[in-house]
Amino acid sequence: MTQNEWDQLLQPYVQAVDELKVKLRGMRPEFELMGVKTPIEFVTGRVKTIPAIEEKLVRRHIDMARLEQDMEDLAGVRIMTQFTEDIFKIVDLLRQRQDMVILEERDYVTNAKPSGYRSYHIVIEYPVQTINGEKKVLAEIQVRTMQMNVWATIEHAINYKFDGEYTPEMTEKLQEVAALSIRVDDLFSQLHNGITDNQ
Ligand code: 0O2
Ligand code: 0O2
Repeated sequence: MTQNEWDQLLQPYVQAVDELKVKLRGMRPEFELMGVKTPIEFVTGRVKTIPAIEEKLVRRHIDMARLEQDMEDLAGVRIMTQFTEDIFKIVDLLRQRQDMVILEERDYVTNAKPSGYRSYHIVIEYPVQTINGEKKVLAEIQVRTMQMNVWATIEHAINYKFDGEYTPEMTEKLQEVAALSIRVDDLFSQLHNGITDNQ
């Protein structure tokens, strides 16, 4: 594919990520104006880069002809929270929205991956208005605490450096950090709930 063909294919995903970031970030002032603590700390998003798409096509044995159906995270948006319980509040809010259809939910918060990875994944179908009419695209929303984000971001960088080839010692250390990160999230939740209860 030429660069222009890629750009044309990915443009609806660029639009989707831009729109979703604005919409999800817009929930923050709504909470603040109501005087309620916002469950959303910050929102990021990206369209997968072409090298990352090509790598995942090979890794997952995805046929290029089925790219848009089978690669659910061409458009990715991430919502970071302070507390684990905020994740489930956000998921409830997303379930009520009229501007997206939830196709799948994967709860790696309750059930962490063997690597130690935690996040709540939601695959949505999102309608983008293009000059050629409406195009429904898939997007992945990842909801996680800031602790979960630290683990995933650093593991991602280490994974890249070592090309996914971990020694048993490295796997063990990553799981150890993941367990510590769960502990940190639990302690913060306890502190938060304690403070709320005493108010
Ligand atoms: P890489 O390859 O990961 O290093 P803004 O100006 O804030 O509206 P901006 O600056 O374009 O938007 O980007 P944003 O949304 O702040 O953050 C983009 C970075 O967040 C990317 O880094 C991604 O790492 C990461 N990211 C955000 N959301 C997702 C997601 O849903 N999935 C994945 N895989 N990554 C995400 P880089 O440096 O662009 O890319
Ligand atoms: P990138 O570079 O972040 O875009 P799987 O078969 O386990 O890989 P599955 O079951 O299909 O994935 O789950 P899902 O919901 O598609 O999750 C895949 C995405 O979750 C990954 O996208 C990562 O963003 C994130 N993720 C899953 N497991 C891990 C992990 O162990 N460490 C980190 N850091 N992130 C993880 P990509 O495209 O693989 O990667």
